[in-house]
Amino acid sequence: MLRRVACFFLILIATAAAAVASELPVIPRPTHVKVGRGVFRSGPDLKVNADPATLAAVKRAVEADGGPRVASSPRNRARVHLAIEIDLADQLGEEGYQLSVTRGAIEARAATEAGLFYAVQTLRQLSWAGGGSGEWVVPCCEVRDKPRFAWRGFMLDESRNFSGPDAVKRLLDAMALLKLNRFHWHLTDDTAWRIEIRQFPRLTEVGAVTPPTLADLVVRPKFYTRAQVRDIVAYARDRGILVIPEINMPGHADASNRAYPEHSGGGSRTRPAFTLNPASEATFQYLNTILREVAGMFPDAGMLHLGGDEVSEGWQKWPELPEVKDLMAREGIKDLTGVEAYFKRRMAFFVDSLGMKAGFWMGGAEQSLPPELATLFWWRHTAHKELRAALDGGYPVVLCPRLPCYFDFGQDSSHMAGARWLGRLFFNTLPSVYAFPDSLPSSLSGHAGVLGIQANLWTETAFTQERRDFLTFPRLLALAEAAWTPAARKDYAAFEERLRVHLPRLREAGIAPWDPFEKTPEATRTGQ
Ligand code: TNX
Repeated sequence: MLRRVACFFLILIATAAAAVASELPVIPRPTHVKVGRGVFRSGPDLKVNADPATLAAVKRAVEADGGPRVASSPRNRARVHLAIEIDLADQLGEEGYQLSVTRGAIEARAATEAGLFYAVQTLRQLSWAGGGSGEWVVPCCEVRDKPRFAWRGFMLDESRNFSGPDAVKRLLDAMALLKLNRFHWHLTDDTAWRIEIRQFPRLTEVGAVTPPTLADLVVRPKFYTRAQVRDIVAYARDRGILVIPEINMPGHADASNRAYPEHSGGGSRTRPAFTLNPASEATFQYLNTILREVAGMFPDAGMLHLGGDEVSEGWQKWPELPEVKDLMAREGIKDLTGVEAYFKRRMAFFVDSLGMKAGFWMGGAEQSLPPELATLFWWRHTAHKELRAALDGGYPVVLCPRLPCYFDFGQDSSHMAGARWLGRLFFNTLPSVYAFPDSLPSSLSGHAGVLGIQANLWTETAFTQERRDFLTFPRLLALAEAAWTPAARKDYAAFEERLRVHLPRLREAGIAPWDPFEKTPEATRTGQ
């Protein structure tokens, strides 16, 4: 607490010295800011006039910070006014807002509920200046703000190591505060299947049990029940976040194949059950049934991510499968890429019939997919040609290249426990995340087909929640600013100053970030 207050004083003093007169301690940095003189003080009661959803968002924000009592007030008695004005859509878009803070009142306007929600997140960060004193102290200012990208995402791999509902909710809280709006939930992969499917209970009874190690005395399945999924989806929705489920196919399907081996398409010597059968009608039935259930649990997602990565690493047995032989003969398909393409196309059409888009990792046979049915996720950072071809082909693309968007890699050259690639450590440093996507040629980063950016936390090397937090933070803050703030407003030095205010707040929320100023020691498997 003392430290937090001290931090703020430093910033306020710096502000007074006019060194950063236009800087507010807000991440992501708003597009337009004018700092005024003086502060708004709420006293012990914050009288708010807003629609019920926005009021609930204000209450949550204030409660999380130990602020004043929030009271819903009629227009003429309130000092805080948050109003939706649809006419503002032209200026502010779907998620923008404007905010005016004077000594007497706070006024926020947006064209949508989402915009007002983001006004509240900005206010929340501004109110930290009060230092949790039981009232809101907000510096006078004018803010006009809207995002650079529509897709501002984070992917969590639950298969390799399971985070669980509490950790996910804490993550969603952090994302909402940072104006991130897509949670890509990687629920199935080789290690385990983490979502309950009513019609195929063995997927979790068997598939959610991580293959035991010698250290395990008892092995229990770890997964999300249908009720937990619905609860998390609603929790995210209240925070402006869509949850996009990923059910990976036809590769990375080992967990499904442990549960229902009759649908396996075999694999390589080292990964013998890596794929699903890409041509069996029974397998298509199986997958369609699963996806129909999943779609029902994610009614607003708008997208089912079907994975689809690295299929060629495990398709060695396909030529021996009778269904594949039949398919190739029947459709005149010449090679296994053609078989993969057939599978993906068929699944994309099925997802379309559910009224959703299909998401795919890029790099395998996606040319066969109609661009209006599929959104592609670009992850091979050296494959600029592949990205250009996809954009020119009219596919919407989310940029999440291994460098700098894979958070399983270490964030500082002193970190030794990060993921390896090509046999060595790579580092996705805070500045490199911050600089993205402007580190790409502008013909790519500025292409109209780019939906946005996201970071991916793969968890093969992240066994504990402490380690997952350490890898995620504070890089998630850099990613959030890169996703929201226009290139011309990005400034790494200014970001670092604001980061100093956010780090103690993360700790108060129970998250232990890496501290780039103190160079805190690396959280490894054992926490040593
Ligand atoms: C590649 S990215 C993968 C994942 C791994 C990750 C580790 C992608 C689509 N496939 O299965 O977890 O590398 O960094």
